[in-house]
Amino acid sequence: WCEEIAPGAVVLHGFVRDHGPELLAAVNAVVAQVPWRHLTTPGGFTMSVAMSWCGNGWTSDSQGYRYSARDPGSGRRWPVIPDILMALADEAAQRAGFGHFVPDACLINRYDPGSKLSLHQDKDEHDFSAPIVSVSLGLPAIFQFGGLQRNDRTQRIPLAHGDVVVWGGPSRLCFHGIMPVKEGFHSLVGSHRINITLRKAR
Ligand code: MD3
Ligand code: FE
Repeated sequence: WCEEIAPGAVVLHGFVRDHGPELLAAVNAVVAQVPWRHLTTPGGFTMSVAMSWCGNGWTSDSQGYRYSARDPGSGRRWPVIPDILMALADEAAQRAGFGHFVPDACLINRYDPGSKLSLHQDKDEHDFSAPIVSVSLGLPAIFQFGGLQRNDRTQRIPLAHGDVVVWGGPSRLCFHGIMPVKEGFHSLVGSHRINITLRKAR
């Protein structure tokens, strides 16, 4: 079912529950070309979350993070976003009331037990009028969702395998994070949580 947890933030519970195998195959195809990596934050910490991407990807340099169409190491374009993810992004955005959505960047996060994502805003995209579609696979997690100020109170939202959340409108710039993922085993994904976010970066 469809639940609006804040203005512009819509949880589509179980939206892709029956599509785990195809989605994982798409993830694995991207990861075969862009192996999991642990980025260093501008503050010098190594992230506990492992990342891969397609479409536009992250480049970090002395200025911080940027989206780029090419791997600065090889000069080659990042892999294209798999069709199944483009289709899912559009269907989820429409279901949530945002109309057609054509993302140009896809970040894939892998959480092992204990991995977390500290409270942050996503503001490196050029167009905040486009929503972000996020897909949760594997182990469950507790999502923290705050306001426009880091110190605003946060709500905790459990996210399970197959849940899709669409973040747009007034929620697009809200602070958010993921609490440390608990130890566990998912029959399809194993001891991981995978999160796919589809975005319009440029
Ligand atoms: C709310 N990922 O990659 S997805 C991220 O589960 C990120 O891996 C988390 O935050 C994860 O940046 C959360 C849900 C999400 C993504 C983007 C948002 C929620 C958001 C942007 C604005 C508001
Ligand atoms: Fe984020």
